[in-house]
Amino acid sequence: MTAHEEARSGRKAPKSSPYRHPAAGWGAAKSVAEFLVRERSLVSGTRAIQRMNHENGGFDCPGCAWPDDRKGLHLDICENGIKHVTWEMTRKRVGRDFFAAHTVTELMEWSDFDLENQGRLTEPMVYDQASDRYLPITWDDAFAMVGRALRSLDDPDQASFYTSGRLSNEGTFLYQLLARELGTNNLPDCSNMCHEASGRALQASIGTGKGTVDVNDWQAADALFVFGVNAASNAPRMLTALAEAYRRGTQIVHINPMVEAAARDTIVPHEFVEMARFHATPTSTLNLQPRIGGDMALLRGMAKALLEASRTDPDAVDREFLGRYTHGYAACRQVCEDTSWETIEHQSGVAKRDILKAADIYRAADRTIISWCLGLTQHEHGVDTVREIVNLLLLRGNIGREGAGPSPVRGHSNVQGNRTCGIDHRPAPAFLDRLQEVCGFAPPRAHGLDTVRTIEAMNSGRVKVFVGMGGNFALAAPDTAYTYSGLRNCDLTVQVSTKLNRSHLVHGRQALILPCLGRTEKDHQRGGLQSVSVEDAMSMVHLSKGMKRPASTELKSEPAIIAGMARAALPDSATPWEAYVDDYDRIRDTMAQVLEGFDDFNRRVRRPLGFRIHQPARERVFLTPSGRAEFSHAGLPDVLNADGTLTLATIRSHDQWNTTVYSDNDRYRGIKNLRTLVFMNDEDMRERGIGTFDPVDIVSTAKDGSKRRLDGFLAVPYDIPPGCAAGYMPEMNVLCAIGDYSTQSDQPLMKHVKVTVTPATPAP
Ligand SMILES: Nc1nc2c(c(=O)[nH]1)N[C@H]1C(S)=C(S)[C@@H](COP(=O)(O)OP(=O)(O)OC[C@H]3O[C@@H](n4cnc5c(=O)[nH]c(N)nc54)[C@H](O)[C@@H]3O)O[C@H]1N2
Ligand SMILES: Nc1nc2c(c(=O)[nH]1)N[C@H]1C(S)=C(S)[C@@H](COP(=O)(O)OP(=O)(O)OC[C@H]3O[C@@H](n4cnc5c(=O)[nH]c(N)nc54)[C@H](O)[C@@H]3O)O[C@H]1N2
Ligand SMILES: [Mo]
Repeated sequence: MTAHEEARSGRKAPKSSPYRHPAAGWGAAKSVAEFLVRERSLVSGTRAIQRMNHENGGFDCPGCAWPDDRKGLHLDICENGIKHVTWEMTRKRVGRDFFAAHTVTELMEWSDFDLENQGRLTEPMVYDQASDRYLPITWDDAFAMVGRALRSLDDPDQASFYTSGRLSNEGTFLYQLLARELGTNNLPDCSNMCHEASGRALQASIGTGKGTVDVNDWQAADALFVFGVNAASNAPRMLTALAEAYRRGTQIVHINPMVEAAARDTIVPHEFVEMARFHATPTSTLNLQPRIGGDMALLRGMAKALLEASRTDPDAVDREFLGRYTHGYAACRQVCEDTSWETIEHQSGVAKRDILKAADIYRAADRTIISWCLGLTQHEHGVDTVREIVNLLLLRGNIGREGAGPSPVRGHSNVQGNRTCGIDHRPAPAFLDRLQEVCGFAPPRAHGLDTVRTIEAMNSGRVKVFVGMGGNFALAAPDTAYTYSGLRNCDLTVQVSTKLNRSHLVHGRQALILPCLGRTEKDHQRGGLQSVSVEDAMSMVHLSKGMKRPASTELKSEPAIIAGMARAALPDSATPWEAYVDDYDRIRDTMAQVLEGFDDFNRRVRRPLGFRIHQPARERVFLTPSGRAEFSHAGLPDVLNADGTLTLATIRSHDQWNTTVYSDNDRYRGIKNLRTLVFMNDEDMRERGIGTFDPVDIVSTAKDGSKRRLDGFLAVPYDIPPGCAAGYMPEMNVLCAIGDYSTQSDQPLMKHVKVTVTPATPAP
């Protein structure tokens, strides 16, 4: 029995106690040491870590998208980054013997932890129905199988090509080329579940779908607002920025229904003296706890307060900026006036006096950055909420100058680069025009399927071939049972992966596992050792070069796998697939011609810190129809629940990377040995007669009235507003109905699941 199974079987008792230590620091160091030992990678792991995020070569951390330190900090790394890297570099291997020994039906009974814990995949495998096992297959045969399936489709829209956000820019460009040459824009990606709302909101408000600030701005701001991010776990290098800001006297306001570790204090990871002295730096000056979904009302309250103050304080709003650069101010002012304080308090769950505190901090600051993550986006009104952030920034001219602007915290390390380089099911016509001109084929113009639409289309039989370029679609997507049935209804599923996961077991009639190189590994091609590029959350594009011997000699790089599939699927293609793979500089030369802002790509990407993609809004050039930054003036949604219902947010624990779970602990929330839990407000538990660690039944009700349930979860009291609850993805994806996506962003409502929680009914 593995340690994990032991915990699951209840032998290790779950524990919950408040975590009172600073974020990062010794707790992190201890956790790293234990992890390196467990992965048997103490020496090589330590060496690799020193090469990570190094400005002169080295590989990009495959973890989050927070930018590298630009002062050349050689140890700009974090506990979780180390875990992600070590996880990839594990010495464990899952080869043909393993697959011969276990049927897929048997493996379905294994935990997700145990699947990934088998180590790195080593050779291509094909599913064999007769024996219910995966058997070895040669690369050529595997590519031929993909080619046959794609060529035999009646319509290219019967294929869908998913991307998880680790794929390099070069891989991305080839992947979209494959899909579009085939004739489809079916390019769903993890961004459809992540920051789609941010992209659409920023596009509408400021004419480009990205944030405008960089790390230097973070160092120059005198107020930072952090909405809906668990930074200590999910963007740990942000802790350094917060601690440095605090020491400079910057005001830091965290807005989150849960007071997360980053909203208290931290020991900056690379400051060893501080670590030795156990010296923590505060990382917050004010914490506000809105109800789940209450942020838009809170933001509206801040804008309202500012406008009220402007009656007596001529500097409260930046009239010159408003007059020169914005459009729609009057309508925004009107909607703020029309929204009563009573409504704002009721919908946000925050008292007026506390909203005024935040507004005063905002008004007193010359330079403000507002950042956010999934706490704001995975809601019905995610787009309106992000636009409300921009409204607030515009009121004081906080865009296009030093230390100010919107700063979405992106997820996967290259999720932003994927979009930049063409993964978009709704591609802009101008991009397609350039693609056509440069690459010499007519790309499809109709919009393709996103993640939710792909799952629906697999279920209805309209999508027959599914390719997963990384990720773990079966578990990451909403409505687990429905996603499973969709994948199983496909003629062919292809998963390009580094580790064994659920998506290999929930497969189509034919199925392939294609193992690829990871970020940390040397990528040798005919033209020599290759590098790839990635784009961080602040639009910096830089090279990443692996330094480890690959986990197996049979592995291929992602570009090589994409090219292999393309050549088999598109025998008449004029694209020089082989030449591209021989030397990635050639891919970059083509990208430089197709992608805006990538001129002279090969030279600029080789600068020590890479280059920043030109961002017009940063210079107050707003590519909107009016040519100005657009205020929004949406009505406030009603986010309150019917009696007895709770709003559940599905979140990550400290010890996981999306569907990859490293342990059953969530250190900063004081949880040990338990993932099947639901955090609830004390009062809500008492009302329902539920005690700490009592088993509960959780039932979600979808917009269409359908119900989904989870049994056997344990309730844990937590400091969260009444009416709110939280628990971990992906275990809770069972509760997210496929039809419950935002009409604004098409994002599944993963932070807004309506549930009832009741004491578990004893089994009959
Ligand atoms: N170690 C680690 N790092 C990661 C990841 C990982 O799994 N592990 N995943 C990566 C990816 S792909 C992404 S997209 C990011 C995700 O990074 P986060 O957005 O931090 O991820 P979540 O854990 O989903 O948590 C969201 C936060 O939103 C809060 N929240 C929930 N509902 C609301 C709300 O209505 N309003 C507000 N204001 N807050 C709310 C929760 O309390 C939680 O603190 O992290 C990336 N980095
Ligand atoms: N309920 C709920 N669901 C959610 C979310 C939520 O907050 N709540 N968050 C959503 C978000 S923001 C995201 S981004 C998605 C994440 O969804 P995905 O990106 O699909 O999932 P991951 O868990 O990151 O994928 C892990 C797998 O990626 C593979 N892998 C790792 N490294 C590499 C590599 O270098 N190359 C290749 N080809 N494969 C690799 C490994 O085989 C590993 O098993 O989940 C979404 N799902
Ligand atoms: Mo994400």
